[in-house]
Amino acid sequence: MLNLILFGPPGAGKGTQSEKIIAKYNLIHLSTGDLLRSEIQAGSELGLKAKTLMDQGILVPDEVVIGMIDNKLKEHRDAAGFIFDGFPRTVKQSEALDNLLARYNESISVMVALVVDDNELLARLLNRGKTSGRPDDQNEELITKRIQEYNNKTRPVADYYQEQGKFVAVNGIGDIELIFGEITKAISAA
Ligand code: B4P
Repeated sequence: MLNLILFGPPGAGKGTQSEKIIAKYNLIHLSTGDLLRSEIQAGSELGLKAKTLMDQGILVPDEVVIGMIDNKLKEHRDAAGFIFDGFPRTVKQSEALDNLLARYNESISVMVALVVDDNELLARLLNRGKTSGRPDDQNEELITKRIQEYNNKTRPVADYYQEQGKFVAVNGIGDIELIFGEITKAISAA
């Protein structure tokens, strides 16, 4: 079973590359960002609470996203593997993911981190904001806040997997197909 974490700051290309990875490897795509936006669209209580935080560029509580992932793993017991996109975003989420996978005698195969500098992230997200309708892509201040959240709370997640020998960094700037090629190499070596 292939269990891949696609890691990187907001706008690094996780969503973009996830689509290509799913098509090639037949994995179940678990994007906590997408799951939260579905809850918002459905108008659920969870969605309403998450929206307040997401619109400020702040991470939603660990328990909320861990619970969502737990439900999805139960739902897809017979999957060939999973791609975790935008999760885990804190060390607490990483530990919880390890415990959830252990229930099925599974573990993370590899974490692939997309490396992109802050100026490029800002330019990409402002550009996406012109058409995405996403409130969190609308202005520089909010995007900078998301990048700060990443630096403060999410970066340590890379160390967590590096210590387990499961971390691979890939340059996330340049042609989307070439980046995908580098990701497939990292997956083959896992
Ligand atoms: P996400 O939905 O995960 O948002 P994201 O990080 O901005 O998206 P992504 O990184 O996938 O975008 P992509 O690079 O593909 O999270 C949103 C919010 O939800 C968070 O701020 C947080 O509040 C909450 N949340 C989600 N998960 C959470 C968790 N686990 N814990 C707590 N809170 C959580 O795309 C960016 C743009 O770049 C696109 O326009 C794309 O076309 C472009 N692009 C991609 N690759 C490119 C390339 N090579 N060259 C040029 N442009 C490229």
